[in-house]
Amino acid sequence: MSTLVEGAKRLVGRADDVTDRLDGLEEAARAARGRLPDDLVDEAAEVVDRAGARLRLSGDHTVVALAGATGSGKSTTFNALTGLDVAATGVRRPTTSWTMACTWGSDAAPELLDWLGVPKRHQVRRESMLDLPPGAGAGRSPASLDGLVLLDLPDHDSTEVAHHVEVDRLVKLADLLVWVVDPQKYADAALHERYLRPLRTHRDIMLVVLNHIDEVAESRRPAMVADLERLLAEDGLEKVPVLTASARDGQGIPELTDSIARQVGRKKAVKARLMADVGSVARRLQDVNGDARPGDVARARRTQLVDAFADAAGVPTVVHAVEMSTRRRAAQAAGWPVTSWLSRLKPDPLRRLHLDLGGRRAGGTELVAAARASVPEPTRVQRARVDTAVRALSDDVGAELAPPWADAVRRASTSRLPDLNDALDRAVTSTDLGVARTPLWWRGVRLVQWLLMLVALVGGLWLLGLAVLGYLQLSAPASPDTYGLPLPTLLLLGGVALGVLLGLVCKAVVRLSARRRARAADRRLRSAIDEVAVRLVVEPVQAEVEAYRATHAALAAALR
Ligand SMILES: Nc1nc2c(ncn2[C@@H]2O[C@H](COP(=O)(O)OP(=O)(O)OP(=O)(O)O)[C@@H](O)[C@H]2O)c(=O)[nH]1
Ligand SMILES: [Mg+2]
Repeated sequence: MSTLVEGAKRLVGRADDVTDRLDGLEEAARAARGRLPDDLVDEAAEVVDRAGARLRLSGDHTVVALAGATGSGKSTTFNALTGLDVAATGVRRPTTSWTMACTWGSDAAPELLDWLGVPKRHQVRRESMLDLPPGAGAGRSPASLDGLVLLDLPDHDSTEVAHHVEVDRLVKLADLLVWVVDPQKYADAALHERYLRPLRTHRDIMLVVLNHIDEVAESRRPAMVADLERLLAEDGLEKVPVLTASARDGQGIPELTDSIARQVGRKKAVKARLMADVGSVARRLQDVNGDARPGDVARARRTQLVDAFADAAGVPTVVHAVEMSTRRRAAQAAGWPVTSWLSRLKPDPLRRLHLDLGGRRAGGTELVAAARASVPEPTRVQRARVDTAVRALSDDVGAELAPPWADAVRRASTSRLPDLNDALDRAVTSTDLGVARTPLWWRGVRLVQWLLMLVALVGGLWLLGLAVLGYLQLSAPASPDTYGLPLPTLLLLGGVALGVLLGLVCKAVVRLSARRRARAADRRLRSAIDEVAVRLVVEPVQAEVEAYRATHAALAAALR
């Protein structure tokens, strides 16, 4: 909860629904900032500020503003209600340029008047009702206007810009609005379009006075009141009370005083005004916010994204290189020694990509830079696949959301993509591809291969010795026969044949294990890329979904 509303709660001394609803609106404005239209979000924040300020000020005072067109008789009504002759009235228009304030009761509410921006020289004070003009307070307790702060506003329709700026400002701050209209101008578009219609959410804190009624023939009065009520109904203000008055001769003033006194006595106008403000802006926010219940990012969309990223990062190339590199290293380690050296002539496919074999960690930027230069840059097709996958993910999440949120999701989904290439490079280069490990059986096979070589060598040398002896016509000792073959021949042929055979068998086994290693590398690379996908796309999108949910819940609280 904000310190502002918290402060208001402490000062007002009650944790009621006003502060709960204000909390809701404040949270909604915070969560919707940058997502829903700025002017609405600003307005919500302004309402929260204003309400917090009003709640911190006197709750025992009710600010009632007399508003209306020039010449409608606001100042005359003000004078009639106060029983004083302080507000300038005149035939020359506009007459009132500064707001006048009159406070009833022992507490002059200086802070409230300060907040309303009414300077001391424009303030007057009524201690009690006892000195009201005859008729004005008739039939009621003399203290019934205690706590009233009555404002006489300038007109809203003259050419003086400063006047309607002042009216607009105070119309937002007053707890109760009394619109003083006259028979000539009660239908003016300026009044209805600019003020009354936008305030249709505030009908509980409004009153309309049809003044100058003495100038209308008595027989025409009911029809005129009905016409005014019809116009108000068109504005959405059907239940607003309409009084008739003649401020100049005091007609209708007791009824108006009564009406105001009732509101002041109930002390509900402050809260009603704030609730109307909160309700109005919260409802408009809710209209643009929508009522969707979006799900989280779907598993399938995330997988699709990881596939596209993996493709763009050259994972298939790297995985293939892992398989080839494993085969090459196995051939070197466990192949037939006579031919295994040949595989050394071909470069290691992984080293050609400047990738770590897994023993070292790619910590240095050098290695990353080298890798970036070597793993091929994504092609146009791969880029397009990434864009399609990102778009599919954000469309999926945004499908049910109202347009501003769908846009926010789309923006969030691409907001971190400029980092994609670097992030993918880092993910690939820092993944342990698991190629460096030399399995024990490779060493065993190697030992056996060398033993077989040794056997073949012994047989070969033996035969060579026999051949030399034969060449020199010397009698050679008879070679022992084994399985029908002379032993040296058996040793030579057997050593070579078994070596070649073992080499072939190993090659088949190595193919399988190379494929397994490639699959393992693929898994590890994809999990590193999954992290990239989460960080760059899923999390930003999810943050928007959370912001939407927070806004939705907060608006529900503001409108409860
Ligand atoms: N006949 C008649 N004249 C009125 C009535 N109320 C006010 N007047 C006169 O109308 C003129 C204008 O009245 P104001 O009270 O100055 O009007 P206002 O609404 O304050 O005007 P601005 O300050 O210019 O906005 C004055 O000459 C008043 O005497 C009324 O009920 N009947
Ligand atoms: Mg005036």
